[in-house]
Amino acid sequence: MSEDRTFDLVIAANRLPVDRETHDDGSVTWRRSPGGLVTAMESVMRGREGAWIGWSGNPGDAPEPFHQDDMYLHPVPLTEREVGDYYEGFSNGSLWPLYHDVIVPATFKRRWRAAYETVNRRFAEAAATITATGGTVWVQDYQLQEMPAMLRELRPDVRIGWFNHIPFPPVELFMQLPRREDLLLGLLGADFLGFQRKPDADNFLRACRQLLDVSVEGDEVRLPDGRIARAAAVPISIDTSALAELATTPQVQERAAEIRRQLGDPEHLLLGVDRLDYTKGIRHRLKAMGELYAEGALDPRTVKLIQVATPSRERLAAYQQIRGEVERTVGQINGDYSPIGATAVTYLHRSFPREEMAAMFVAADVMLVTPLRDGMNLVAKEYVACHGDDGAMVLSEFTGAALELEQAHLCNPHDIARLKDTIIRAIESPIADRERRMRTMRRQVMTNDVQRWAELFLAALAAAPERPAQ
Ligand code: ADQ
Repeated sequence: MSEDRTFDLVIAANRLPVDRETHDDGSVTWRRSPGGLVTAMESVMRGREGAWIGWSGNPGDAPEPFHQDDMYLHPVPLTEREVGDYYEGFSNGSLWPLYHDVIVPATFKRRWRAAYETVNRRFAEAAATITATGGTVWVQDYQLQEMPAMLRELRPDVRIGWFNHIPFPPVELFMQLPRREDLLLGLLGADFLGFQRKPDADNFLRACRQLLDVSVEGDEVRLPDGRIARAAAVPISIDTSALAELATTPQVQERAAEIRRQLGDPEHLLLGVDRLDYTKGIRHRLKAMGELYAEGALDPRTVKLIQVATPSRERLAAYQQIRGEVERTVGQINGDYSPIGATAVTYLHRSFPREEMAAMFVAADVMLVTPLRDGMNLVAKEYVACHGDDGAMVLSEFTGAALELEQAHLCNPHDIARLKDTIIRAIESPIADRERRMRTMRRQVMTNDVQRWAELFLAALAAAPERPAQ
């Protein structure tokens, strides 16, 4: 593979930040996919020569590299079988459950692992070809944990960073992974490793100390060849001011009022927004709500819940199962308690434009964020950015967001009795209390936005193994 252009800053992520659209006349265009990562990169790439390496989302031959929104996009091909083995298999059947406290059992197959290695090498080779001498490569997430060391071997001149969007598990769980040392050594090819929370970085450092022949001091790992890699927390965030601005537009405000009218102007509107994933605690949330309706603690005529559950990883059995359970439970709650013409739970299994999401956040009196484990959870931050001072949020202790949004009503979603109490407490909290909590949380999210996250990460990467001057 020869490339005539090279770039100072290269992002490598499983997916390119665009989705392919095929039109009626057969022509193909690319639409920017929504998401904080793309927004964050826009701000750090401004004024730099930036490129992005990733899969296009369609199996088979990769399209030629192209420019979009001032970024050079370099597609990496995946065969149909690699999508099954590397992406659905090892990434989402082995690593995802293992890194999320084995809420469902992790499955290990040697074939999946081999494909993961092959694909990681392909990404490393692509990055090696398009990165300028002395340039920076920022690798994203759990699908590319072997890429840093592979890239270092090809291009020792390049500065390599890796950021983990999901939790890093305690060593007792991580140890279950076959050939676990190879994964750690793959990561240690990076100069700087960023995690959502300090406990995640600590878990990684502990795994290195326990499973590898390296010395770990503070947040630094010294490899046998003398090289040092640093691991620390750099919590991700959202494009706060853009979202807050969107939420105050007359269109979004009017749409929020309309949503409430459509639901019969409830006294209390509760909202859940999640990818339909077993880690998100949707079943626990519904269980609590069902019991509160059953006991008469909440009146289904005046207290409504909207649950958005975005379709996700639909070919995997565990995801088909959680979808079935969630849909059955919603059906049961509505069958048992909904008045005619105004269901207690409005269930939405599809994607929405940003404006509609913002309108839902503006409309909801209480946000329910109850994952069993979540790296960060951006939805919690989005609600804080969008909703006025009169909002309230129930937030699981098992999210990265809980470490930053301490004024939320924190809960353990496994403890259904307490979860119910917490939901009631949030609903009944007096306005002065709500205002105090929401203001503090908004300050947090305004100060620590996604642009700042990207800047902090890149500063830490540039300075590694030293700490950057703050
Ligand atoms: P996710 O598990 O996908 O991300 P989350 O952080 O909540 O979880 O991000 C989901 C995003 O999708 C939010 O921006 C949300 O608004 C949006 N979204 C959800 N449903 C939608 C719908 N129906 N239509 C349109 N948009 C929708 C992973 C990790 C998280 C970590 C992020 C970022 O699992 O822990 O916070 O990466 O690092």
